[in-house]
Amino acid sequence: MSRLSLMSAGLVLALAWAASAQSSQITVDHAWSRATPPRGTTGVLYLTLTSPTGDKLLGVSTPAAASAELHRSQTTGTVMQMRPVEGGLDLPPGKPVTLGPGGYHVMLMGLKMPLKAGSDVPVHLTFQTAPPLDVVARVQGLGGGMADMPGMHAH
Ligand SMILES: [Cu+2]
Repeated sequence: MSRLSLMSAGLVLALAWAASAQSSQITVDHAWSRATPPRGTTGVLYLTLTSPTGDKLLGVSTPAAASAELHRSQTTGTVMQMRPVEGGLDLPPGKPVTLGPGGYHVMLMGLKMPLKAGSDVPVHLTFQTAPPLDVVARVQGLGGGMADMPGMHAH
């Protein structure tokens, strides 16, 4: 791990600690992304969210992409499709909600540059009740299945 990423991890911890004084604070675990091909303009973000009191994830943004959309992958028979999640993502009280391959995910549209393995993507999250959160998603290498790749979009 580079010195810079250690520092940013420390910053995130400090922010999380400062915010934990508020009881509605959301916990974010295991925020990650996938490397994109050299000309890729679409990426994906995964993370696990836990709200102690119940909340809703309303928005995601990142300086790395023109826009970020909440999607859900669903398999009908043998066909997997992705659809936008309308009206935000429900976070039931105390129950971790995992965005991961084959299910909910954040689609990054219009990447400003390809995502490289080992780099960090800053992510800004907004909620219905809890204060906004800034986290960092670590980019993992390509591979590990083709779930949630852009070609599978329904739109
Ligand atoms: Cu998607």
